[in-house]
Amino acid sequence: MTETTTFRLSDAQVAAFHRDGFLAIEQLTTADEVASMREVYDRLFSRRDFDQGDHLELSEVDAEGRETLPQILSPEKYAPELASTLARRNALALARQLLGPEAEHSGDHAIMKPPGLGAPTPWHQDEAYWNPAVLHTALSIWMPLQEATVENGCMCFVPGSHVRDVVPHHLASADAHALEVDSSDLVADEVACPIPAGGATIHHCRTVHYAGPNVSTTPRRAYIMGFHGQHRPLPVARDFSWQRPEWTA
Ligand SMILES: O=C(O)CCC(=O)C(=O)O
Repeated sequence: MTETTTFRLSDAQVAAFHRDGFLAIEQLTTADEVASMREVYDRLFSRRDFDQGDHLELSEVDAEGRETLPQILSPEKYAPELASTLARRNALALARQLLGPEAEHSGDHAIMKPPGLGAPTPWHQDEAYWNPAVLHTALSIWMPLQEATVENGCMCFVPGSHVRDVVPHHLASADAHALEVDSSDLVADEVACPIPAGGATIHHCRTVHYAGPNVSTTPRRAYIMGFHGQHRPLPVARDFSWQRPEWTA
């Protein structure tokens, strides 16, 4: 990343992120870049030759064998142009403003909800997927490549939930890779964040969040960029018994 960016959040936006554990912004990149990323995205979701583990069904295939919540991990490995976008540069600037100047990019992923059959992404905290022996300082920047609406599965957050530790989760179903919080009591006062194409939501790794099903007639394409600050190794690993053995391997 050689080019610089002048992208900045206001003091009020920074304060809102630290208070609520999430933030929505109207524009992270240009309409032209969204259009070119969308072409790359659709090409990636039509290929099948991924390395082991880089293409996962987060939910369950339907009765006709169609994926309902496909995810591609490290899409930039398959389309290197995704690593040098304006969106990525702006996202890094924003992550450094929120986590500190030492923040670094940790990886991208892409989650698609097919039209009409896109499954809900269950309520969860991202840190529940990660190494329990480390206290993570991290955030995700979620950018839709079309307008994100309640109808097509925009992000929803529980304000202030990032101040908790990681709460118990379970696999959403036997064949699924998606985790879900055990207790629905945690889900209160949730805020849905519809945003334009090329806008973004930013959430802390312990913010409880969800994205609804896609009941619209067009795909919901989300491109997600992860960033981490300093991690703190814990003297004793937490018990994340819900993780699949292959994740920690
Ligand atoms: O795109 C989605 O449906 C969910 C995204 C998500 O959970 C995340 O970015 O942490």
